[in-house]
Amino acid sequence: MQLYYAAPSPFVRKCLICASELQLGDRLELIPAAPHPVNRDRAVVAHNPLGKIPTLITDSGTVLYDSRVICEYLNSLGDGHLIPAEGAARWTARVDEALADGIMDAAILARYEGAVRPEALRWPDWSEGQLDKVGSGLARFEEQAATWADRFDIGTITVACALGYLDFRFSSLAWRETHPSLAAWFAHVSGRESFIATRPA
Ligand SMILES: N[C@@H](CCC(=O)N[C@@H](CS)C(=O)NCC(=O)O)C(=O)O
Repeated sequence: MQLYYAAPSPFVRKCLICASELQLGDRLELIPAAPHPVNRDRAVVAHNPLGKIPTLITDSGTVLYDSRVICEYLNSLGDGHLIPAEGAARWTARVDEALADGIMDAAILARYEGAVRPEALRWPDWSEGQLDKVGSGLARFEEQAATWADRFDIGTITVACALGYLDFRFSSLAWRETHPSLAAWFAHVSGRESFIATRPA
């Protein structure tokens, strides 16, 4: 399988962690990509019209995106333990994944606003709105994190990727200071080999 990837992408990291936890890491060939909302990476666009990563090409040539679809596919190739098959645990995991994906989406849009958009065209209220979404999402997870000790699924993997991205690109948010339960849980989960191996440098 080929995975279009860039190490800083939290969505790519989510897929790499899933692959590692499912013992599928060796089956992924990583193809470096340069995702950009304006100067689009045509090699990625050729497979995924959105030009976004992660984009996966399976061994049979099927193209899969986005990270939710790719992780579900990897889970189906492995032993399936990362996405509960049914019941309340399934919907909890999937909603947490959706919220954490939304935090990453908002943080990436705020990042593009500061790093990509020409300074004269920036609108601070818009960036603040995106970071407010990040804040609302973190507040919801802070209420729940104390109960996550035994949980490890697609939801909590995605939360950890979101927090890792905030550390990487938005360290000035200092989210740990206001989210102690989340900080304690993140310190614990970050010790896993799959997280250490994929941490953005
Ligand atoms: N919903 C997508 C989001 C992927 C995404 O936003 N990836 C970023 C890199 S972290 C990207 O490719 N950006 C290029 C663009 O916005 O055109 C997923 O879950 O995979």
